[in-house]
Amino acid sequence: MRMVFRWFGEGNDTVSLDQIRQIPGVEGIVWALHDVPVGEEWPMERIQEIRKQADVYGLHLDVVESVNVHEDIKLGLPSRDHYIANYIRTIEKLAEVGVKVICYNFMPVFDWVRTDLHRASGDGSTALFFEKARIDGIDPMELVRSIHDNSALTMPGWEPERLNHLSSLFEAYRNVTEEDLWNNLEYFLSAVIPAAEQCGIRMAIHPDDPPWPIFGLPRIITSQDHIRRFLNLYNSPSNSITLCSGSLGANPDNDIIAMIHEFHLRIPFTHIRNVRVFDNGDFIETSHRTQDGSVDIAGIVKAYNDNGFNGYCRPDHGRHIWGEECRPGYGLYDRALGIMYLWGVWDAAQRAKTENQKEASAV
Ligand code: DNO
Repeated sequence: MRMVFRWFGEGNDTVSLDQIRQIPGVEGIVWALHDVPVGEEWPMERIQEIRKQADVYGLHLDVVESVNVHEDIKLGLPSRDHYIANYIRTIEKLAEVGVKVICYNFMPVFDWVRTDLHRASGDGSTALFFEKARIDGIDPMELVRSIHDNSALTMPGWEPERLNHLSSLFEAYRNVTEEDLWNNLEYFLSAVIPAAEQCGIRMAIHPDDPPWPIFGLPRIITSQDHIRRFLNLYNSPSNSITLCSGSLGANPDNDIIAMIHEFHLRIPFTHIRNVRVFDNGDFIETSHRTQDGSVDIAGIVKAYNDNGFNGYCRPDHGRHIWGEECRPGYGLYDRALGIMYLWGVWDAAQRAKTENQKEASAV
């Protein structure tokens, strides 16, 4: 398992590269050019800039999260070919600086959604929270209005330019079914995966967060069956997944350990985090520790270890603790604690495996 840490870039993150390199076992950053508008080709000079910054601290750039997919591609509009061509050129440039994995998602309009970014957890810390009834009960047009009068829900994964086009986007998606979205995803893969194969890049789709349709928009990367269907759309190591335990774990029907056993060869990158899911479908993000949430993090790490996982792993969102002010979910302290928990479980699993092997060969 190769540990990496998300970094949003100079001036865009409260955590510094100098801090990141001091977290035990962290070898690289998970990065992106967050200010390049979705659909545009990434400029090489900007990519090189990040390369230079990371080099100073001996951190690698192997994992990019995300190169976002333009809505016209998800909608299957004729203009998609232009955006796909740009996407491919970005893949080729990233390969030139040594990138190995590109994480992306195929969620219509919204990336990850929460209703509260600073929910008090009772011990002085705060965390990201999702109130299901609040999202389920929202009429999309009411959402558009509330965003315009500033009483909006909090959309941490949003590119601001999407906000201005919200009503027309909802309109455009009105007749797009789940099957249409599958077809549009397949079209995208059939163009992009051969290019990724050629330059040795593994494209790794991120599951939908939360893993069910919201605001009447389809969402398809939500379960083990759907991930299997996704992988079968294009059978290649370059068509792979970012297995995110927190996103999938918001639905208690998802058996993440079973997914690791089934898909591990197609998981070059994993996000590991815990959530506590309540009976009414709400969830709060907790510390990474197994006992603190509903997801069996120790079992997940062991499943990776059992399968000899050698992909990249990042702790995912953390709580906001010790008074830290940071990007929601992306502080230093709780994610660093998360890493130490993940290493602890990993090392214990590794040791048990080695000892079992020794015993077996001694018999
Ligand atoms: C949230 C992240 C997501 C993720 C994208 C991947 O913190 O896990 O925003 O980066 O969905 O494309």
